[in-house]
Amino acid sequence: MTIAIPGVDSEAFQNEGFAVVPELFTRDEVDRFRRAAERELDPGNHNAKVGLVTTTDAWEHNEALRALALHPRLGAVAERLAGRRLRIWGGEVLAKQPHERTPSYLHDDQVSSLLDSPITFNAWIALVDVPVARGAMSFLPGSHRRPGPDRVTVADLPNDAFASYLLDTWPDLQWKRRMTIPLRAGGATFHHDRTAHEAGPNTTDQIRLAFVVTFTAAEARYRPQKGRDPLAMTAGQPIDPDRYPLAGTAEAVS
Ligand SMILES: O=C(O)CCC(=O)C(=O)O
Repeated sequence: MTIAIPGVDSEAFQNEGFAVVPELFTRDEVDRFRRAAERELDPGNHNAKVGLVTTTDAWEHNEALRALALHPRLGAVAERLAGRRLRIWGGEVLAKQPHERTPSYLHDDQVSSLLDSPITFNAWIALVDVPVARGAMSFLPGSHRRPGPDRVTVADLPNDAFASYLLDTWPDLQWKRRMTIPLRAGGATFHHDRTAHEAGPNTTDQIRLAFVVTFTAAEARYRPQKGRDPLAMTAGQPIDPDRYPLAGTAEAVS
């Protein structure tokens, strides 16, 4: 399948651990998804973590956001980057309130992963314009190819170590270049779950809204962590294909 979208270069994605697709959705498309994300953030519908407001399973219960997670164009780009069939593992709104000073600390996504999979990665889709000052994402190119340990998990971390575990464990990462990617609404970045990344504070008057979709290999299996086993599956079981559908399979997207 040939996709004429600039930035879709699977070799660069494998080498750098991230990719940028500046115009994945049109303004009209993104307006609809943004309105759905705003409704999803109504009080009572979300968790406020340090510096970030996140929804819970938004892609499963919000029709418009499910259509975004399963969007054929998004799925085609993700599968092209990965070079394989993928499933949707998650999809959440990530909001940084105006004047939120706390950054999203440098981390990788393997720290919280519950998957045994040859590849897992996030698409981070800007639902509003995200200049650097509004909490744009930064990536450490090539950091997913760092040497072992295989991964650090949440259970391995002492209290309050989340902000520093990556540099504590892999001190060489502090000397790697960081690439900060401002995005117009409708643009997206894709990053491997081992890629070190962070997002800055939001120093503007407007909320920073993004939707993150997690993709994993079609044959992924469940791998609970020590003390973190939230799903009704046993270790090593293939993830449920009904609950976690193949990428790009939304029927109609208006
Ligand atoms: O949106 C943010 O501030 C952080 C997002 C992130 O870490 C991720 O998508 O993996």
